[in-house]
Amino acid sequence: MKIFIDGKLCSEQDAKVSVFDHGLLYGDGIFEGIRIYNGRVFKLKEHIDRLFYSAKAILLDIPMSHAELMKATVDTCRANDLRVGYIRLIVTRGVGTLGLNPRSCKNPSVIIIANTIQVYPAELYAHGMSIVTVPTVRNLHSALNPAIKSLNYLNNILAKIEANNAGVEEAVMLNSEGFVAECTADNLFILKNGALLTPPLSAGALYGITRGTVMELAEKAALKVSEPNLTRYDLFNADECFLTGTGAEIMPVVKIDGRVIGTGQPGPLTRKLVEEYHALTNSTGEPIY
Ligand code: PXG
Repeated sequence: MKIFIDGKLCSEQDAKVSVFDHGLLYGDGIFEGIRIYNGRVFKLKEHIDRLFYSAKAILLDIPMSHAELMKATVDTCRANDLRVGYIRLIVTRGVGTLGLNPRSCKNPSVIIIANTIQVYPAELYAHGMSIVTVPTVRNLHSALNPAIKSLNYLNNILAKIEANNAGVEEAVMLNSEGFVAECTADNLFILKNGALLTPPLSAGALYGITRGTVMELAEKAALKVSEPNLTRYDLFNADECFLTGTGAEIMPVVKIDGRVIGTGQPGPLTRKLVEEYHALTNSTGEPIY
């Protein structure tokens, strides 16, 4: 495997970061998770846009331009001869002293890993997922804004552990007011009386690229889409529910906290969106070859 690290493609063995990198020492950095489908990088521009927004929010100067990052990402996929897969694009604050002051880090590091992907079992897509609400509250946007895709994912990891301990794969995370924020690596949608609803970013959701794509698909199908605050009660009484994310794509949800959602099977709108999403992932994106 060839890995892009600080301007060069190198072997897996040579792709190393320092123990003094503040990405490791403090989680000081940002990342993107991107998919490759059918020889193309899906929504690459949108991912790199979001990377720059995250960088701006944490005062991190990415040492490459938007165009250079697009090219380096595509080049890394080509060097690994990938037609389907997963890209992890990381920018760390770089090497500094032991002490959290980012001014000691002179050179942010850019790392691009392009590899195969591990996806959820097909069974879950066919029959839907059970999820639970967990005690860990989503980060306050006034403390660490969940819109920043930072290298500090402990908030989500704790929620994931709590979901796993409860015997399920995903967690519904609420914000400090008790409104639904999102899941650990996915946004959440419900369908109620023919309208699609998803929490607003202000509730503590990431500006998900899959979320945006699904909202566009829904609007094209003349479906009403809105972003109100949602409570667990709204989830329990939904007609359909699904999660969206680069990794999970569109995952139907059929049970939440022991309550059966809708008919207990993936709903018709969810299935339709899944089909349209797959059509889009297979036909659009930045060509690698
Ligand atoms: N919320 C959170 C907290 C996320 O981390 C999403 C929502 C969905 O956003 P996108 O833009 O993907 O639709 C995410 C995405 C990984 C990985 O390897 C994580 C994500 C995406 C891809 C890979 O952990 N998180």
